[in-house]
Amino acid sequence: MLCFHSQARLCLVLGVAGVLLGFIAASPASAHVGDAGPVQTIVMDAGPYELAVTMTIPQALPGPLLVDIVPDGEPFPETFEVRLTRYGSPFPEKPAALLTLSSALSVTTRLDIDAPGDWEVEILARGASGEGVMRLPVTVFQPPLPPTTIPLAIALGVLVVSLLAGAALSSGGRHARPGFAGVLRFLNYAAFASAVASAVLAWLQFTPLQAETTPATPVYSGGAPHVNLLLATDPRSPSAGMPVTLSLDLRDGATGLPADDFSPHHEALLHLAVVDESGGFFAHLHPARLAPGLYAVTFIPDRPGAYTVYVELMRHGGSLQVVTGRFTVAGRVQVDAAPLPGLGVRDLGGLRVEVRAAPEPLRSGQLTTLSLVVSDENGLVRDLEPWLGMGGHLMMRHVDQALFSHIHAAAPVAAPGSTLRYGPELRFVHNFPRSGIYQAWFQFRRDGQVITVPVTLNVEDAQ
Ligand SMILES: [Cu+2]
Repeated sequence: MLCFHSQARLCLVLGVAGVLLGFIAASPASAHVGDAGPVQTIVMDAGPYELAVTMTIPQALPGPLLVDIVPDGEPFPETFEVRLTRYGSPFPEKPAALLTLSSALSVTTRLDIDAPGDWEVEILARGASGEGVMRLPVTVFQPPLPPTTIPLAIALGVLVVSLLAGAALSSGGRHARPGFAGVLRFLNYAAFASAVASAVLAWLQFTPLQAETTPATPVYSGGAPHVNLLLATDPRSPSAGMPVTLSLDLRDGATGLPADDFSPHHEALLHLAVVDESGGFFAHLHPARLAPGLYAVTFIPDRPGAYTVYVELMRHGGSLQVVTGRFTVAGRVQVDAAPLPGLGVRDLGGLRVEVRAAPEPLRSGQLTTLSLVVSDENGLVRDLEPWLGMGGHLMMRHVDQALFSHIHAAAPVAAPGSTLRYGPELRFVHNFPRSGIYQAWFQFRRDGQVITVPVTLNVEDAQ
């Protein structure tokens, strides 16, 4: 027979109440900007500054959203203003945080999130090169309560009530009376049964919870619709050698509304390649998100002609898609417009890069390995840094612009901040779908600098 001393009973009541309160307070929250999980790093250009922003979503609400900002290359900004607002609402005038970039080249702030749902974080960067802004969407959601929640709350409630009632009865000394002995016994049984039920339900409650907090993604029947790109330039007639701002207005292909459900992939919401018709101008950029579905980036085209933009994006629950746009640049050539070199050795800013292909000659329909071998004056280089999580990137297109490819080096993927290093050889595997001339740009990073290796590839017909 169960019988508690009244003080022990009181301790138990307080303990159970504590567990109950703790359980209620610890309702978990999860992140859902794309499929990136509760910690996500996004590389984006805020005006002249390329920033890697790592956001850590609070696991319980209210809680702090940690925002860590690291410049991803020069120029470095000096100060940051960080603001937070509910998705679609104007940003407050007063920043939530004013930060100054230290010699550690990293700043961190905590923004208070008090409710689940969609939020936007604005980062305004200022420095000697001017100012730039980016606005990042963040989703914090509270998952639906597990089905055991209500039975657990009832079992804990019965446990507390029966223990409290038993404590009250026994402390009054009335249990000596004949009628109360039976009541007390009943309360003890009720307390015992609800304690066992609570333990089992609590185990069920917390065991599967970890596995089930994977973020849900919007459900589209047949996959997310495609995205349309409305491209605009400012000025409307750009000139070679002068800055131009590209605005990318991305719209859902079904509704026509702004498409704003992009999953970060390779550490960015969008990857933009801008190439002129000769292939002599190539830029791999990460435009700033300014408003839902609206991105912008500024750069200087160095030669006149027809330019193509390739925007790489991934909608929630979808696969990568590339949308293209075109614009024209007037004016005169600002640089030596020599054709891109072919396979072989070249010198690039103190580095010797050999571009190899196997098997040679290149043929369509044949699995081909393209590789870079990087060395400097001290010999082979083994300290290439991850860029966008990869050892190397290769963007490539057929000259008639029918084909665009983005290939990653066959090497381990690096998490943000990884100390993983690559080299001296970066290998890329591809099967050329058709013969002809391809313009290719290999990219890797060393000492914080991204190095681009332009190459012309002549692919012969399949044998
Ligand atoms: Cu990119």
